[in-house]
Amino acid sequence: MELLGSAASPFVRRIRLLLGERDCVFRGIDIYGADREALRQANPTMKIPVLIDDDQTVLDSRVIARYLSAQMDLAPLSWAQENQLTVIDGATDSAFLLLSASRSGIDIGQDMPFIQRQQERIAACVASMDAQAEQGAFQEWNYPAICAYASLDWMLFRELFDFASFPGLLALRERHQHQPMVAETDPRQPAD
Ligand SMILES: N[C@@H](CCC(=O)N[C@@H](CS)C(=O)NCC(=O)O)C(=O)O
Repeated sequence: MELLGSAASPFVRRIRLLLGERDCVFRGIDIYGADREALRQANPTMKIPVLIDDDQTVLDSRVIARYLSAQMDLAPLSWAQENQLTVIDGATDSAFLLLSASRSGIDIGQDMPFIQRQQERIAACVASMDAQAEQGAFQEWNYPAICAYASLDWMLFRELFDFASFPGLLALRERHQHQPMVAETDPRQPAD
């Protein structure tokens, strides 16, 4: 089994954390450079992560998580947990759009409806995640907690959001920082 991705991506990190110590080769690829054609062939959406398990290729972290959960005999997610993932992805997708815009030379501090809508979505999703964390969600190191941790830590690393007034999420980060593979998958470290 092989996971294509990059060490910096929160969507890839969540799968690496779900895999834990399980046998899977992590292949860091340069999605904006040398490996772009390989990425196109593996996944026409041209996004990471991509899981390759012999003849079966699986696209999108949410689907990869379902695929691995079935192999690992994990309980299916509840509808409430599915909604948690949707909210986490809402924040992460919009934060990633803003980072990509900024790297393309767009001033994301400017007063533009497209940018404001991303910031509005991130704020709403973070507030919802924080409220859920305060109510006891994400205490157990399961897939929703893994996704929340990876996205939160990535937004802090990229300085995309100020979490100072979200104690539930800061506590979540503190609580899970020593879980298996968290240190090894820290996006602040070199890829391999
Ligand atoms: N819904 C996808 C989102 C994956 C995603 O957006 N990955 C980013 C990296 S963090 C990517 O590959 N972006 C491609 C690009 O920037 O062109 C998933 O959950 O796998």
